Amino acid sequence: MKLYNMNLSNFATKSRIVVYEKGAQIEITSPPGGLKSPEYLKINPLGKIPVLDADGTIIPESEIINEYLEEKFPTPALLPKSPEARAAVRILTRFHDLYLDPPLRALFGQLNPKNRDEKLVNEKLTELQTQLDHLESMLAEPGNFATGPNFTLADCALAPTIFFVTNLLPGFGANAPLEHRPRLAGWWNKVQQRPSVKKALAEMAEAMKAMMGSGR
Ligand SMILES: N[C@@H](CCC(=O)N[C@@H](CS)C(=O)NCC(=O)O)C(=O)O
Repeated sequence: MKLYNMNLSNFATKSRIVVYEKGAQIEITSPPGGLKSPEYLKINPLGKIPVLDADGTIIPESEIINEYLEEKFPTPALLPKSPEARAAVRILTRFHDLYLDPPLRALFGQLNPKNRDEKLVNEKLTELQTQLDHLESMLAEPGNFATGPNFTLADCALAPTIFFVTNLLPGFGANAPLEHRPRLAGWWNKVQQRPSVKKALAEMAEAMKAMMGSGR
């Protein structure tokens, strides 16, 4: 199996964390020729990462990849057993993909203060802070992982995006994202100690340093 990946991508990092958790023998590789190359567009016409090539079966979309890996490599389990607890995990992964990531993503093009659209930045920061408040109300009590005592796909989904939130928001002069959000702060402190998350976030940090250094 092969995972098409870029270390800076929060969506690809979601899936790398699962690969590391499972200890699965999966080759992690860059999209050939870049995301929009004819070669890669044949693999994923949307030109997005991650994509899993499961021995010939092409699976795009990080959460579909993660659920597939969970089914293919059931140990260690990253979904709980009861339907209700599984739903709780999926509520958070869906919340991440549909509501938390978009306002953050909209800020990626606004990192350079010299050509920033201040109106857009203010709108997206407000939206992001609102979604962080929603996340605070959804997370388990401090001391837990996202949905309870066990590490799940919800933690895999949230960690790379909160990495960006904590690293990028100060550059926009935004309110500190962890302040007044004790559940988020407690979870963030705990999840970063998980070896799979630690490894994946270190890769993201290195890629971010390289990107900032290149002036992009
Ligand atoms: N819903 C997709 C989102 C994937 C996505 O947007 N990936 C970004 C990198 S973080 C990407 O490939 N962007 C390139 C583009 O949209 O052109 C998933 O969960 O995998």
